[in-house]
Amino acid sequence: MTERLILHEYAQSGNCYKVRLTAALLGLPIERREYDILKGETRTPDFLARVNANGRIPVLQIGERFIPESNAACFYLAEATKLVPEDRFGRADMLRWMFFEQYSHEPNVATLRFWIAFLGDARMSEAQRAQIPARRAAGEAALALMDEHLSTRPWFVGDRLSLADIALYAYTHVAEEGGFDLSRTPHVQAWLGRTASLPNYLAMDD
Ligand SMILES: N[C@@H](CCC(=O)N[C@@H](CS)C(=O)NCC(=O)O)C(=O)O
Repeated sequence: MTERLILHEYAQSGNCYKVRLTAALLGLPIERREYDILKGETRTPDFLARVNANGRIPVLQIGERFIPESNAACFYLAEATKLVPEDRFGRADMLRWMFFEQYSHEPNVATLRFWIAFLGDARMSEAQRAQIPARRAAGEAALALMDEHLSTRPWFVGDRLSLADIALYAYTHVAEEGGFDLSRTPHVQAWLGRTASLPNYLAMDD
C-alpha cells in the first residue's frame, strides 16, 4: 500500500479497534487521529464536511480519500490478503458474519457497553435505560449463536482467521464491560484466547 493511511478514531471504540487490529495483523503502518465522541468532536461542521457526513468514527483516510464504516475500512486494508478467503463461498460467508456483527451484535453488545461503562447511570437517558433488557436479551442471543458456531470450529469461516473474526472480536472481548457474562459461552472464550495469541496481535489499549 503506497498511500498514507490515517485512522480517524476514538481509541476505546471497538469499531475503531477493528481497523487498528486488521492493520496490525497485516503489518501495515497507520497514523491515528483521536476525537472525543463524548464531547461531540465528530459532529463539528469541519468533520461533517471533510471526514464523514454521517458524523461518526472510525473513518479510514487513504491519501485524500475517506472510507467510513469499520467493516468497509477493514476490507479496504485486507482485500487480497490472508484475512479474506480465496474462495467465493468463503468470502460471502465472511460478509455474512460481518453483517451479523453490525445488525445483531454491535447494536446490543457494544451499545450496552457504551451506555453502562462510558455514559454511566448519571448520563444515561430514561429512553436508554428502558431499552436495556431488550438489548441485553438480543446481545445474549448473538453471543449464544456465536458459541454454538464455534463449538465445532476454531474460526468463524473456513479453517483460519478472517475479517469475520476481527469484526466480532472487537466488542466481544470487552462485552463484560457491558454486563455480559462470557463464562456462559466457553467456545467464545476459547476463540477470544486464540485470537489474542496471534502473531502481531494488538491489544485495544496499545
Ligand atoms: N456502523 C458504524 C458505526 C460507527 C459508530 O457508531 N461510531 C460511534 C463510535 S463506536 C460514533 O462515532 N459515535 C459518535 C457519534 O455518533 O456522535 C461502523 O461500523 O463504523
